This record gives sequence, structure tokens and C-alpha cells, in this order.
Amino acid sequence: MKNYQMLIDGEWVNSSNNETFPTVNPFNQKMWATIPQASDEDVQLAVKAAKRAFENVWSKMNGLKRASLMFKLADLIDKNATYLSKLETTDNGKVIRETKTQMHFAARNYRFFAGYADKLNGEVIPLDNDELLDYTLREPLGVAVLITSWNSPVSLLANKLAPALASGNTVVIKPSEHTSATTLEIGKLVQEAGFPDGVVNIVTGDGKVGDTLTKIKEVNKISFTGGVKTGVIISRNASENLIPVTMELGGKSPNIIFEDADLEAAIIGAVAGIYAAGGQTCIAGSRLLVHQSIYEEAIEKITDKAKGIILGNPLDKATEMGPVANEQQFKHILSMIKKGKEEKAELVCGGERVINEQLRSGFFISPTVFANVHNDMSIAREEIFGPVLSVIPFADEEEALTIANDSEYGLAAGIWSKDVKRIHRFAKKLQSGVVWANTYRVTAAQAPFGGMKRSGHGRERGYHALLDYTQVKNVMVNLSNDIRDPFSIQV
Ligand code: TXE
Repeated sequence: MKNYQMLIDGEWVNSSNNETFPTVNPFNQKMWATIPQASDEDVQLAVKAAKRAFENVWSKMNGLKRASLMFKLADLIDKNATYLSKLETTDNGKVIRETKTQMHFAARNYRFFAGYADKLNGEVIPLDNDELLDYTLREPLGVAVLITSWNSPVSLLANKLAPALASGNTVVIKPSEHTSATTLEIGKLVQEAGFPDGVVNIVTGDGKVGDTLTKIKEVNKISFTGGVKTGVIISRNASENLIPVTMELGGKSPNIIFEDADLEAAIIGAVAGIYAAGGQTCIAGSRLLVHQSIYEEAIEKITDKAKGIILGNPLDKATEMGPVANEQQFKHILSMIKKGKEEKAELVCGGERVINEQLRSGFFISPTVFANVHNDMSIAREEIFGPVLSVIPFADEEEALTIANDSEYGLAAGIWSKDVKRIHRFAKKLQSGVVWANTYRVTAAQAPFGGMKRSGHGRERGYHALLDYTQVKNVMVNLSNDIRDPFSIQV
């Protein structure tokens, strides 16, 4: 049993009221570590430490030095990737082959943004009046609060922490109460890399801790990954202090197979979209839209694949799908499957808890396919965040577009077609922050990621993420000796 502590101002501490909560392995439902439940006082201390570190150290350190610390952190994450991935898999049940890749991808993200730390230049702007010199400075915001969810703690954190640090902000991190361990391990690596005290602080606990954190006046920025309901609460808190937020929320992403697609490749893409990570990803391609001429064939093929998925211990390299990450999520998925049946979607396979000898102690749900789904049904509208695919037929491009965009979400979408004109035409019309063509669930440090509509706003990864952690200052310098008219604005 491990007993974790929190990181505040460079010190590892218990909660000031000594409260803790257990963290549970979803594969066997065994408690394996305790995590501190931060008090309001702890949260205040963490923000104060971040503010001090911002004012006294981090905002004064030059970009090259910030970058070198971030490169060290990236190296340490790579070096410890095996350890970190085993821990993350133990904590959230995600298969080891994915968590291992995610650790290296997190390191890649720190390197990508480290490369920007000494290149945050402003610009010189030519004005109508050439006796005025105008230029901009790109400056950090101050203390950034980073709140993450349980599905990919290290990877989600890298999306936020890397651009925040590169652009000169200090941070207070609050990981999900379901999976705090690996974030705290990253805290240890931050220290080993040599970051000054107070630049990175980590407080742990439930939603109350997040709520306290997002109401503090000294906080200058919030970046959140989680559910829509929480996103709304946090946005409300942020609006009281008029601070900017980045919201990375859920999705109900359409993965669209046209009649001219390479069907084999499209079906693999559909599997990647919904069964990878057991569907517990914001970009899950949970609505599979299929042209009616290939609908039956596609159902047959995806069902075959779904039935063949290897469920098992997520620490085992052969396992393709692990358990659902926690009990709350497990119950939610089962309740959505029940709704699907009640609304008369056709359950083709799966749809139940797996209770065989080896898996019955874990939160396993069999890969599920619902056919003849109408886009008005709950399973096509609400985020399930589990291995549940809704297959919806369409007659033509226009109908596919109408169905795809008929969602309150707008995070990701996939198009499968050999017609290059159709791909670009369609990509332009999709209401989605991310569009893949002839692939799905592919990511890159350089490519901006984020949603439209109720999937959120702001962008993570790529150059665009830096813009969310900086503000622009405009400086105008008079070069002339003319005496101005003080009662008229000068142009
Ligand atoms: O998320 P929450 P949950 C979706 C998915 C899932 C649903 C709920 O559909 O079924 O959200 O999941 C912190 N102020 N996604 O309940 O509650 C919380 O402690 C500040 C999509 O796990 O949003 C945790 O650290 N913070 C998503 C974080 O918010 C608060 C990934 C996320 O928890 C808070 C996960 C409050 N009032 C779930 N209440 C994605 N975008 O990928 C909670 N938190």
C-alpha cells in the first residue's frame, strides 16, 4: 500500500486535516494507495506558492533556462515510462500498450513546447502613421489551474502543463480523485528535473477541491478536461473573476463511412474509434454513420471484430480492452445500454457485464454494437464514454452531414472515402474541432486539438495552445517631435 502526499511549494505534505481517500484498481477492485484530500487551507497555500514563484522566479527566468528544465523533465518521463505506465494502468485500467505510448507522447509534448519557451516573440506592426513604432509582447498570464480527468492523467496533464510552463506561467494541478497517483509521480520528476519550488504544485481530492481552487482570486487561468456539467460550473466560477478558461469536454463523434471507402480500413478505424481505451476517450467515434448500400456488410464486419476483442488484465501486453476505469463510470455505461434497449435500438452484440472466472472481479463490459440507431435516441445523443457503438444508416452525403452535425457536441469526426474532393468538401462543413480522413484517433504534438459547441473551446497541443496561456501587450512609441492637439485622439 502506497501513501501519497501532495506537492505544495516544493514540499511533499499530507492534507492539513490528515484526511485521505483510497484509490482502487478497477481490474480487481482492490485498494492499492491512499491519496490526501486537500483542505481549503492547502488549496490556498498552493495558489499562494504558485503566485510567489511566478512573481519572484519563473516569470523572470529566461526562456532558454525554462526550456532546459522542460527537456530534463521529458527525458525523465521517457526514462520512467515503463514504471509510470504500469502505475497508470493499475489506476485506471487502460491497457499497458496504450499507457506506455502515452508516456512517450507526453514527453514529446514537453519537448515540443520547450522548443517554444525561448521563441515567444512579439511582432512589429506597421501603422498608418510611420512616426509611431508599434510592437507587441507576448506575456504569461500568471497562476494557471489545471484540472484533469481519470482517462489519461499523464497525457492530459502534458497537454496543459507543457504550454503553461513554456510560456512562463506557474501552476496548481488537481488530478481526478479516481487517478491521482501518476500525476503525483510526475511531481517527483518535476523536482528531480530541478524546477524551482512553487512553480508546479499538486493538490489532490474530489470536486470540492476543484471548486475551491477555481474560485480563488489569485488564479489567472483555468484549463479543464472533464465532463460538460463540471465544465459549466468551472466556467461560472471563472466568470466571477473574469479569467480565461480552456474547456476540453466530451463528444459524440461521428465516424462516417461512405460507399466508396476501403471498408476493411474503415472498420479498423471504427474499432480504434470506439473500443480502444474501452471507449473512455473524449474523441470516441461513438456514432458510426454508414452508407445504406454497405450498411449490412459493415454491421457484420464490426460485430465480428467486436466479438474478437481480447479482454483481460490491462497489464498484460496481449490485452486489447481493459476494465471500465471506475464504478461510477461502469454504472453509467450499463444504464445507457439499458436506455438503448428501451428505445428499441437493435442490440447486435455485447451489452452486458463480463462475468467469466478471470474477469468477474473487474468492471468489464463486453464490446457493444447497436444497429438501426436513430440519431434522436439517447445512445446517439448522450456521451456514454464506454465501449458502446451506435451504427446509423444514411442515404447520401447531405443526410450524412445533417446527422453528423445534429449533436450538441463538436469534438472529433472521421470521414472514410476514396474521393478526395468529397473529403475536403465534407471536412469544411463538419462542425468539429478535429477531422480525420481515412484514419481515426491519431494524434501529434504539433496539431491543435479541441472542440466546438458543447465540446468546449480553446486548443491544446500545437502552437495554438500557447496562445491560450499568454496575453498580448501592445506598445506604441512616439518617434516624432511634433506637438499634438491634446483634445483630439491621434491616429
Ligand atoms: O468527470 P468530472 P467525471 C465525461 C464522461 C463521463 C462524465 C463524468 O462522459 O461520464 O464526463 O465523468 C473535477 N469544480 N468525461 O465525473 O466530474 C474532478 O475532481 C472543479 C469526459 O469523472 O467532470 C476531476 O478532477 N473541479 C472527459 C475533474 O473535475 C471539479 C473525461 C473531472 O471530473 C468539480 C472524463 C467542480 N465543481 C469524463 N467537480 C473528456 N473530456 O475526455 C469535479 N471536478
